[in-house]
Amino acid sequence: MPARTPILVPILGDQLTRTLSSIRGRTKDDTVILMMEVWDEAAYVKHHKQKIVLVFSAMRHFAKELRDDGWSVDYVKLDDKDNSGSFTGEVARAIERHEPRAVHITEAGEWRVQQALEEWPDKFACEVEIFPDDRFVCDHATFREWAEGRKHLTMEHFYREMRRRTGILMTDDGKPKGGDWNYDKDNREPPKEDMDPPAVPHFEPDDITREVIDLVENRFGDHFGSLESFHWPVTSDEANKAADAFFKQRIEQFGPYQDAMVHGQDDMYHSMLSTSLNCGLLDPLDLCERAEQAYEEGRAPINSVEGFIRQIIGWREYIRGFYWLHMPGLESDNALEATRPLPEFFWTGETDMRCLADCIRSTHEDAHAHHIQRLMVLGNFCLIAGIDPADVQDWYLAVYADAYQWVELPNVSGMILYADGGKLATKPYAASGNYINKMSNYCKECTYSVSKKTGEGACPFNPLYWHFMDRHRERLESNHRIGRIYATWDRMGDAKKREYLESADKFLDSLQPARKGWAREN
Ligand code: FAD
Ligand code: DLZ
Ligand code: SF4
Repeated sequence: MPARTPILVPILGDQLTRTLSSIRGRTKDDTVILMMEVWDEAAYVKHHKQKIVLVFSAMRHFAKELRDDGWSVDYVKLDDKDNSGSFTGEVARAIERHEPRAVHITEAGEWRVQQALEEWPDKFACEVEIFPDDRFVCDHATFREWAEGRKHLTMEHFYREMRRRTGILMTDDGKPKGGDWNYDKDNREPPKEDMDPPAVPHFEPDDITREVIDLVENRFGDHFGSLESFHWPVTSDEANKAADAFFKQRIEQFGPYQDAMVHGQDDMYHSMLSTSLNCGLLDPLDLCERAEQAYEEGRAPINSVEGFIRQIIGWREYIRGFYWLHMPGLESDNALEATRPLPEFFWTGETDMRCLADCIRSTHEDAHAHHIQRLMVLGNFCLIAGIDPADVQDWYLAVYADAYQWVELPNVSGMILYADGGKLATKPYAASGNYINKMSNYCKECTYSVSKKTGEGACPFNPLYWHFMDRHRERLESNHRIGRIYATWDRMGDAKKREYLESADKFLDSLQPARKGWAREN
């Protein structure tokens, strides 16, 4: 039993880590852990039903594990009478219940929530201490220092720093293992005809998860997504089993087929670990060490292992640092002045574009799409069709089980939309149907023809690509990574150019804007 005036430790839904900074070193007899299912978090965007099930179920399992281990856990369920619906309201109520001498909390992952936490010292009568989230390799100050004075925040440079700092995939004399820092050039294989990646482990919902599924069906029935096939890991045990399976069966081919897409194959050789990593069930450095071990034991080639490690201590860390460096402005950036509403088919999946339809189907069924689908199919479409960044941000934040604003927003604003004006990416990732055709089998059975450039039946990505390049010529022509493309455009001559632009306009005019209410309450 905790002492009469314990420390109150609120643990948020993405902080489900036993070694979290706010509980590390605390004693069971002096601590009350508070966990809260609150309406504000579940509904500030209308998350995919599977994301809410995942977070609530993982929270309930985590609370049970802590209790079984002797911790005092005060758990507020969504439907509890008097639930105020917000973190601040629930901490205020818990302070009344427990009369703690202090509140200790690990900083929030998202800017919106961190703003609320920072008001607590003025709101509450007891002391409030906010601890850094040291589950990341790079803290905010180190990222800021690294970014200071740099014209371009090149991920590769940051990544090498992280390799040196962690010693991951480094030799004793400070050289990159294998000889090179980066093996991306070996990681762009198109899919093979007969690819059959080993299945990703699926975890059957237990009683706790089933209860949450019922709750979500009842209370969030109008949210996007299916609950039929919920199978995500909801405990650290399950997440570790999923990781074991990846390191045994799929990491070997992870590298070469990282950018490959096959209709109906939703997982490919990806780890499918982001949902567990982001809510705290897995440790990023531990995963990198396990990947390195696979290389050392000859179970996986360097290009796969380095590719995986780069995603975690490179991209994931960089994206988080970038988010905190550029918030809150990042949310409203719109450098390309894109204003077109998101089309309705992003929510219904009803489109004849086979690539988009398949990515939206897997998003609906599993609350997941793999990286290259998010980047080069869904993202590329939003970029070249000029979709309003606010709509795109809402969509990505709402539909993926691994979505938290700190990771979603830089990927959307910076990586796919160039809405940040090029702070993250040195050029927009715009592509015509050619790229999708090269890296997938989508085009073979598509209603549209990828080789047809304009007019009836032409793949819409083709005219949209040139429409995008043409309308942003002033900004992009001077960019040395993309500017040369205008020579090709000009060689086409006026009549051909007009055909492209008219085809794109016709397609854009045919898009039905999404009805209000999909991502947020009206
Ligand atoms: P793998 O391909 O196995 O990669 C391993 C891990 O690397 C991932 O689990 C993830 O933690 C990390 N990683 C890889 N790429 C990135 C990246 N660009 N940014 C940050 N981490 C990365 N990832 C999220 O976790 N949450 C999001 O909300 C999210 N939104 C995205 C939006 C867009 C527009 C794009 C282009 C990417 C987004 N990503 C996001 C990154 C990436 O698509 C997912 O992390 C990945 O698909 C998760 O599947 P996986 O675990 O099988 O990844
Ligand atoms: C994503 C999410 C949802 C849907 N619900 C809750 C919740 O009810 N309680 C909670 O503690 N966390 C939830 N989360 C995760 C939070 O959104 C996440 O912890 C913060 O956004 C991080 O800043
Ligand atoms: Fe997508 Fe175009 Fe290929 Fe159809 S033809 S699958 S729309 S890239």
